Amino acid sequence: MIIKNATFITSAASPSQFLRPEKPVLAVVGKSNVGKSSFINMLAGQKKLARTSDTPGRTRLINYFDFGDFILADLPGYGYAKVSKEEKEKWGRVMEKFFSDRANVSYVFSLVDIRHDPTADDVSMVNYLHRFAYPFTFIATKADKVSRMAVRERSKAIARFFRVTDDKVVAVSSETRLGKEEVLTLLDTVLTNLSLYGREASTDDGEEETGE
Ligand SMILES: Nc1nc2c(ncn2[C@@H]2O[C@H](COP(=O)(O)OP(=O)(O)O)[C@@H](O)[C@H]2O)c(=O)[nH]1
Ligand SMILES: [Mg+2]
Repeated sequence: MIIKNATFITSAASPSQFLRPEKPVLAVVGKSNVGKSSFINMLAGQKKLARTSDTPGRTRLINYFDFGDFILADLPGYGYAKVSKEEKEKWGRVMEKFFSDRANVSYVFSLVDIRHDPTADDVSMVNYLHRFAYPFTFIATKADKVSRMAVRERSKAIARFFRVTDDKVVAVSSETRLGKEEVLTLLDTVLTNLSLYGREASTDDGEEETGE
C-alpha cells in the first residue's frame, strides 16, 4: 500500500457527529500519550497531520483522516489521571456508542507502549473490542526507546499478555519509522478482507477474518 496525500476531514465531539462513510473506518485507540497521533503521522508520511502533544489528555474529540482507500479515526486517549470523573464518564458513553455500531468502525489498531506492561485501562479496552468482536492488531509504540533485542522480547510479551499470536503485535517507532512497512502491508490485507467479507460481517468470528 502506498499512501499519498492523507488529509484531515473533521472532528466529532458527540455521536451525532460520527462519520458513517462508504469507505472503511479504522480506529486508533490507546491511552493518552501512547503515540496515536504520531502513528497516524508516520503512516501519512507527514509531520503535522494529526496534532501530537507532550501534554496527555488533550484530545477529547474523534479526529478523522482520509487515507484514500480508508479513513483513520484518531480516538481520544483513555487512562489520563487528571481527567475529571464526569469527563471520563462522558468519554465512556461516547466510546460505547462509537463501538456499538459497525457503521462507525471496521477495524481497530490498539496501541500500547512497548516499554510497559499493558495497564488495566488497556485490558478494559481490549475486552471491549472482544465483546464487540472487532478485528484488531496491537501496535507496540515507541520502539526506538528500547534495544533491538528488547523490541522482539517486549512484542512477544505483549502478545503473551493478551493471548494472541506474535503476528498480532507490530512494533513501531514514529521516530525511526520502524514497522511502517509492516503496517502498510497489514493494511492491504485488512482492506482486502473487509471488502471480501463485508464491513458488517457477522460478529461471532470477526477476529479470525482479518489480519492473517
Ligand atoms: N521516542 C518516541 N516518541 C514518541 C513516539 N511516538 C510518540 N512519541 C512522543 O510521545 C508523545 C505523545 O505522542 P502523541 O502521538 O501525541 O500521543 P497520543 O496522545 O496517543 O496521540 C509526544 O511527545 C511524541 O513525540 C515514538 O515512536 N518514539
Ligand atoms: Mg493524540
